[in-house]
Amino acid sequence: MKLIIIANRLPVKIERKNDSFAVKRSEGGLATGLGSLKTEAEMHWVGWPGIYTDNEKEKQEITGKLNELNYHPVFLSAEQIENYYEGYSNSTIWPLCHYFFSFVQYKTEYWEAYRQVNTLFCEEALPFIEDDDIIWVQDYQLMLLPKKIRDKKPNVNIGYFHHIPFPSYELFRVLPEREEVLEGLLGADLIGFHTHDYMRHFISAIYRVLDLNCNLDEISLKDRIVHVDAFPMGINYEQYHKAPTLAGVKKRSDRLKEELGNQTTILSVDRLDYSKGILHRLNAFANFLENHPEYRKKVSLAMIVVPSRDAVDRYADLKTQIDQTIGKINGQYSTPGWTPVYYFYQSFPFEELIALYDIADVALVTPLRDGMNLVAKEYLATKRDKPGVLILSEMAGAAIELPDSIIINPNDTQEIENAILEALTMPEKEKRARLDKMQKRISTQTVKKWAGDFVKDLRHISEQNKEIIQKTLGKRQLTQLKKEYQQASKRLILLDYDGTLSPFVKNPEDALPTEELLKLLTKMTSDKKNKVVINSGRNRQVLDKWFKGLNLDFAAEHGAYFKENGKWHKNIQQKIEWDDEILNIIEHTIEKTPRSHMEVKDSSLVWHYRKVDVWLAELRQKQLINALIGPASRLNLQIVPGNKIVEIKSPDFNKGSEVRRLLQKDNYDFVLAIGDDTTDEDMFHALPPDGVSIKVGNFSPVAKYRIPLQSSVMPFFENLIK
Ligand code: GDG
Repeated sequence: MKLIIIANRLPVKIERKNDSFAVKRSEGGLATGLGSLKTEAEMHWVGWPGIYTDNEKEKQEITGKLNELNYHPVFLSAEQIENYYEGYSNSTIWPLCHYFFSFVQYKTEYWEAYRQVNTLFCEEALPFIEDDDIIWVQDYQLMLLPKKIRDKKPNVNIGYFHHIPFPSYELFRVLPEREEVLEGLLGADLIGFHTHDYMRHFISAIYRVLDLNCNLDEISLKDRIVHVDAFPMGINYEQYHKAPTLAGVKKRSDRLKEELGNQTTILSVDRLDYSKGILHRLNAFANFLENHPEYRKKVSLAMIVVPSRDAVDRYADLKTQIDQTIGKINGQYSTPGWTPVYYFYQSFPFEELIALYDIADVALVTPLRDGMNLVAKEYLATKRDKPGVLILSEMAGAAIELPDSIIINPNDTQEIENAILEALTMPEKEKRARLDKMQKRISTQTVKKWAGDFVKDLRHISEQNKEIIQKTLGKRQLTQLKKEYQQASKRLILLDYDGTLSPFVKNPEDALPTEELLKLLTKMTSDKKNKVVINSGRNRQVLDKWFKGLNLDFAAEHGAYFKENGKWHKNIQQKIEWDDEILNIIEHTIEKTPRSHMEVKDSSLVWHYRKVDVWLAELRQKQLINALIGPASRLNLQIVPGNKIVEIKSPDFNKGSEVRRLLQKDNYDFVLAIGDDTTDEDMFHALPPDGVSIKVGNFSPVAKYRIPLQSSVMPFFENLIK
């Protein structure tokens, strides 16, 4: 078994040296995190090596060197990088996911290149992917890849992690290729985000764009279930925490301290990017100096901007604006011996970066949007004897985990200004207390744990998906079932109706049985060896009307009533008199939820919400259940959430109690129950050990078999009884 990481870039730098190439590891967070992962799997990486060449010999040489490290290069042309990477990835998806809608650029050639490069990554990776391997695709440059791999290798375990925000549906819907992008991602078994908010936005896009069935963190596909979850990425805490004690770092920190004297240093570190809020931050710092002259000559902002994507126009423009703003601030406030903003447009070696983290009194991290932001965590981790203060944007994923920082809205320069003052005047004791709490969190939620949790969940979910595939009723299982059916002399066949024999339609009154279904049921019941029972939540009147003239038995209202030999019997003692409080709660819910309604049965009350918007329905369903808990327990009633319904009923009967009653009355040598809803699980539980339980649609750990689509139910029975 192998763990294959597929990312846009390999974690190495390739440099031309004379006539040859040198491979230098560039240990980013991801590479270190995965490197320390304890797994029996052999680790491989697939990605762009960061160098252009058309020369086949050179490609071979680079490939040979990289293969020694289990790295597999995907060579891209300059044009591909321009259209796939700088284009679709960084000029379309990136601004969209960071809520910079007006920066989004559409060009046909961008999308074409994106598709083409995703296919290329797939082709390069396929030759060494085996069925048991774990594939972990990283980030927004490769969103089509999970599906591409799944199409060719249906049995591998595929995970995807999205390192940047996932925007609200209202924004995501503007993407012309929204369907293909989402379908691409759904090739994975597990899709991870940094926060629950991104996860929620993604699920909302799935049901709105693709109209798929989502159940909290699960998306049901025909043959698999895709799980979605939040995995907040951490850092290598130990590495950062120990780093200030390294001789190389200490030397640099001492030098910096000497150069800065008594000055207080505020630090900011980002890649050049408009999402990082660099200009807002500079303006806030300028306002701070303007409004608090007492801090002039005492406080400086050390601003590191790491060159990034400067081939994209937006980035080049931003660079010019940053240069100008800093020039203006320094021009206005500098004095001999004091510079307000130290500006570094360069990338520093690790030791230098740590020395800066070490000496900085305050870290100013103010992105307008940021998937996570690791700089915030790294700064906190390096702090040892002298605590520092973190000012953190609420728009960074990290803010959820670091509430003890000073949280600000990055669009509010006044708030940043106040936060700077608060940080500079914060008592040492408070600084320490806040830091301790945050260090406790980031020292346990490390990048190693992040990677470990993701891979562990992925393996578990993949196993479950394999079980789903195994349980799916195919030819082999059908042949076996047919044999058992034919050999049996007395059969009990229990059928759910809505969602099983009849498709789940928006209007419950439209779920009338078709001619074909009535024919099938007639054929089934004409066999004297069969006892066929429709076990439904529907009331007696509807069942009688719809199946008039058929030799069927029924259980109605979830087993409250049953019909045998043409006569109805009741399991409940008497019709329930509904309490005003319960009725009022449901009526109030209906008033607030257009297109929902109540059904009053003798034995239960049902709130139906099939036609309601998914999001609203979810909210109202929770509110309704919450409101009902008190009165229901007082009146000894059970609240049963079902498929687009909430039912309030007596706990004394359910679909399972009816099955038990039937099994006690007679001996059967073939018992089959089929259903799609959670209430049908009660039937499955009540079956004898050799009973045949079939779940339609979603996965059920209880059922022996699964038929993924309702439309396959009739053909299944036609085949079984043939
Ligand atoms: C994306 C998402 C998400 C920075 N300057 C230097 C340097 N760095 C290192 C930092 C840090 C990394 O770069 C930056 O990581 P961030 O998380 O802050 O931001 P992005 O690059 O935008 O990353 C982000 C991340 O993916 C992970 O999922 O958190 O939200 O946008 O590790 O230390 N390293 C060195 N010299 C520098 O000058 N050596």
